[in-house]
Amino acid sequence: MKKILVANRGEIAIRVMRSAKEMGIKTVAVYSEADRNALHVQYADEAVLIGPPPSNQSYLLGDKIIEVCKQLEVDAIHPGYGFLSENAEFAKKVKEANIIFIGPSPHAIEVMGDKLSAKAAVKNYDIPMVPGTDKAMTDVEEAKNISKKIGYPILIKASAGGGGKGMRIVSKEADFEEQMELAVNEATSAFGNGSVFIEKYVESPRHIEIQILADTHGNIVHLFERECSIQRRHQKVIEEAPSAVLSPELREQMGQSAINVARACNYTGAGTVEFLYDNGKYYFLEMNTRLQVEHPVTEFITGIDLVKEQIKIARGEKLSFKQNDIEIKGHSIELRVYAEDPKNNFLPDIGKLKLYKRPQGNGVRVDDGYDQGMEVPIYYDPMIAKLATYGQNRQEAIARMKRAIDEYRIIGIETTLSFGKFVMESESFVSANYNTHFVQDYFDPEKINVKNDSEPIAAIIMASILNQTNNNSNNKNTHKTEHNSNWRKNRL
Ligand code: MV4
Repeated sequence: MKKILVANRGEIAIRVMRSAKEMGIKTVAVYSEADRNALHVQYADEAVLIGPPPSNQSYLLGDKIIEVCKQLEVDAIHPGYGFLSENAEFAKKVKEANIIFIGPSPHAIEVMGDKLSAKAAVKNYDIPMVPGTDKAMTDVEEAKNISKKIGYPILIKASAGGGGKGMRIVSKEADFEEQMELAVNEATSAFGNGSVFIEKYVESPRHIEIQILADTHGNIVHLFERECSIQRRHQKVIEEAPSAVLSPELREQMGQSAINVARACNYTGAGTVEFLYDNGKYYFLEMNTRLQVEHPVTEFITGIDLVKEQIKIARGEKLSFKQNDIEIKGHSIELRVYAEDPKNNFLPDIGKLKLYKRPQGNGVRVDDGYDQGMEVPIYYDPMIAKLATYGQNRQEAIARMKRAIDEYRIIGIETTLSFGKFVMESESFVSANYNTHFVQDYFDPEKINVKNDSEPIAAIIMASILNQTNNNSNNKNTHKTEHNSNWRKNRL
């Protein structure tokens, strides 16, 4: 493998190229017109413009990307996350073009891409699952009967859904029919597939996922868990590894379950098995057949470079370690720095990074795709950076995260840095007593303190930038901070 094309943008494109470079592999970037000056384009050995800004005219054009590979004699494609990463059809076309897809087989992507087929695949592997149905519900009366047996509240989920899309909580039988209709319609319009199924609703779970690696010789290992319970609108904001609530025994059990899920679909490459955890019990939810955003926390606690392992597996190599060789050392926390205003219901913010200065020092890792002076395009995910810290223990990882947030300087765009600080200082997080409802239960936008602008050094730099650009029409202060009065009520 001499040359890899990264079919992605931003921080993850750079992240992948870094490992390729360390392995002596050349890199090719693709980019849209919005990303002409992007860092991933500068980082790559070669870069090819593939289309206008909207993803469906650029980063989602599988055929065009495969054409670029042929022209530049690319050996393999790394899809990153999002975009084409979990598109079985694309993985298949790549293979047919004699290019290596750095990821699982089209079969594994397809099986795990549908919740019901995933459940069917793991059926004989003794994986704990939430009580529920294992086939699509079409008859309302039958569905009602089943729900009664399971016991309300129940959850209607779209089989083709994921990340919380197409889910409906039903708390009593009287609401069932209406909610089922809505769920089917939603699933049909969002996924072109109206299949829905029913599960007992676990009211206050923690979201714990297991990282696995599987080679093409039948070896599968797990790299322990990540706890990802701190999220808003089904988007994770803070992740940590290990989870503070798992006993060594449960960790081992969940690890084995995750390995079995991987085995059930003949998985190869890096993948993540998602579980709900509630009161000492865990339940399989779904498998993500890609490298995940939050993989750095696993890299910190295991010392394993997940992208290198992906590449080695794709080259057909055997895993160079056994389960017993892998150990958890220390603790790691990741904060996703989104261009969003936590004081304003996490509303996406746009604009220019007038001042952008990364934190540094021991135990700090920043994965980003931006530099000072750049605009955050409106076309893609608003994540600017991932800030990850490492410590010998959880307390040190938290202290480092607070210190790193304070060192981080971003002026021009509102970000989730201040939210991160709030979480690191909250009693609930510090005592590790939190679940997926953290934001609803504990977050108070009034308690966010931003010190940024009032700081002398920042103010001086800011003044000089404003002088240069003569662009001080900061109309942000005129935005009213309006909170949705329903924001505490909606539990999902
Ligand atoms: C659930 C659940 C409670 N009970 N299933 C949300 C995303 C999708 N992966 C599955 N999700 C959930 N499934 C049952 N039977 C609660 C959630 C859930 C959730 C899961 C993980 C992380 C954050 C979440 C936030 C709200 C709900």
